[in-house]
Amino acid sequence: MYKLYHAPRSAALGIWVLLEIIGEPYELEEIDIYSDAPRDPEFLRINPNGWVPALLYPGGAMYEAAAITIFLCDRHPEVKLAPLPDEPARGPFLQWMVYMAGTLQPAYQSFYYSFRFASREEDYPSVRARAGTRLAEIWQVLDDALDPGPWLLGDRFSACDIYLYMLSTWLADEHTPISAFPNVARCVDAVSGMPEVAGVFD
Ligand SMILES: N[C@@H](CCC(=O)N[C@@H](CS)C(=O)NCC(=O)O)C(=O)O
Repeated sequence: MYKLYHAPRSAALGIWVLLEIIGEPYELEEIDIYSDAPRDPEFLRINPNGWVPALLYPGGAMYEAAAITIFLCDRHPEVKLAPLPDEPARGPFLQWMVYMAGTLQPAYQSFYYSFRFASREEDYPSVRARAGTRLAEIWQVLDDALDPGPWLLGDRFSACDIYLYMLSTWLADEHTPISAFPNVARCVDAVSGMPEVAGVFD
């Protein structure tokens, strides 16, 4: 039995989609990440950062969305959401997972949590503005990688595409819209039509 700690619009939603696809029993607990109230100490023991997602699984617990994604794909090879370690596509699979988690997500963090990236309040708008242009630069890299696609791994659908879809939902009105990245837009549109995705991102 899995237990996923999640919040609306968070990086937990991609994991939730994976759990739906895997089809094993799971439990959900929502964490209120949008208030300043102190986090439940029990949750902080699982993730001392206080972030979602975090996952409990038989015999352990972990956090970091990309790590959880890879972990679940490896535990459930029957759903074929990741190339196996001895397959050539494993390299690009890990590359894109780590790129999205290590490059794209931090750009969003700079935008949404600018107060964590500047000491003086008057600098927050500058951090947010640069995060916005940085997001466009990074989405362009992904757009190029999706040519010809249709998926990040070429003709093979994987958990990378679900992760990319999740991150596309974080774009705000002031960002370069997804329509400026036609290959990304096509991939996002295809993923959004999956029933497990539509059920979670309602
Ligand atoms: N590197 C972490 C980042 C997780 C993260 O930033 N989660 C956000 C929601 S998407 C959160 O819980 N924010 C609350 C906070 O930072 O206080 C991951 O990928 O899991």
